[in-house]
Amino acid sequence: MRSTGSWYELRSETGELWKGRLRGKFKMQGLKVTNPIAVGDWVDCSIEDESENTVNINDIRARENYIIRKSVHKTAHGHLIAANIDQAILIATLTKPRTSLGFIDRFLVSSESFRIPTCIIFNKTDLLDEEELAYQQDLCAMYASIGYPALQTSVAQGVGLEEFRNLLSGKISLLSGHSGVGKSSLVNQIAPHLALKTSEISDYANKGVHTTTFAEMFLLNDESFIIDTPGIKELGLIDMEVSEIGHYFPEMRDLLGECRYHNCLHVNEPQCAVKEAVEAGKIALTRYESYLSMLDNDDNRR
Ligand SMILES: Nc1nc2c(ncn2[C@@H]2O[C@H](COP(=O)(O)OP(=O)(O)OP(=O)(O)O)[C@@H](O)[C@H]2O)c(=O)[nH]1
Ligand SMILES: [Mg+2]
Ligand SMILES: [Zn+2]
Repeated sequence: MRSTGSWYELRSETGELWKGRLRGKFKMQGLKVTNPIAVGDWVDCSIEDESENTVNINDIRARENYIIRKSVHKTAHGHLIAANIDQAILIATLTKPRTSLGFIDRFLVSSESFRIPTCIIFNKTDLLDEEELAYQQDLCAMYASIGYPALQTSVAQGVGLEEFRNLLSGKISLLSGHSGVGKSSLVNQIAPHLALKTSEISDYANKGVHTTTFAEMFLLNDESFIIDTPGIKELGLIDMEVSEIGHYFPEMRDLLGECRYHNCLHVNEPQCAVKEAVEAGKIALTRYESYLSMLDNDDNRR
């Protein structure tokens, strides 16, 4: 569920809480990591002290998926953020703060590369005028058409909360998004018992200061969990080849065999099926622009 320095907080299949310590060294095949266990991992344990509720962690089960970020401290290493996630949920706001489409698309590419299904929630709809609402509606339709379900919510007006609850039901969901978009506020609406802290300024002040990443899992009800991850707000693309990026845009992936050149990067090449689809309006221009900016590795374009 979470790591508190030397101890791991664990929840057994039957719902009991234990404190565990790792015995021995664990290495992931072909992966150098600073932390051997992540939130969401399943581990095998033996009881150390029943009265103290402590166990020894003996083994880590194979992961269905995981999210890893470059370690801030050890350059050749990765930092495991979470494992065995059913879905990622990106909370975005068009205003206060503004989440750019570039940021959204980067996030989607990243979760595609980790093979994690992703949904987008546009929160704070109460702050939008009619024109902005129509624009947001179009965005939702566009993202849904390429396989990312999108939802519009307002905590202030109680809009979309039932849909949000349904989205989380029975799953392990990783919540992400810029500081101040309303992640904690949304969760509190459907799980008041968690009483997560919310605030106007939040940790805006800490933005960009990568303190220790520590993800935490919360229990919504017996079969639904959310993982809150402060460190994943800035999803970095780890070591991706330029030729790979197009594979993480589902609407481009479908066309890759149709370009004249098999190694087409869809920039200036003739007879490029991707560019033709953009011109024909079958691929959204904003998505193509995000793609180009990722090719350039233009990290400042947000
Ligand atoms: N107008 C409006 N304000 C909202 C809405 N949802 C949340 N807020 C406000 O936005 C501010 C930030 O909300 P939080 O829930 O703390 O945001 P967060 O995403 O958890 O931020 P971090 O914890 O810093 O990552 C608070 O003042 C909330 O009351 C909404 O739908 N409409
Ligand atoms: Mg919060
Ligand atoms: Zn092409």
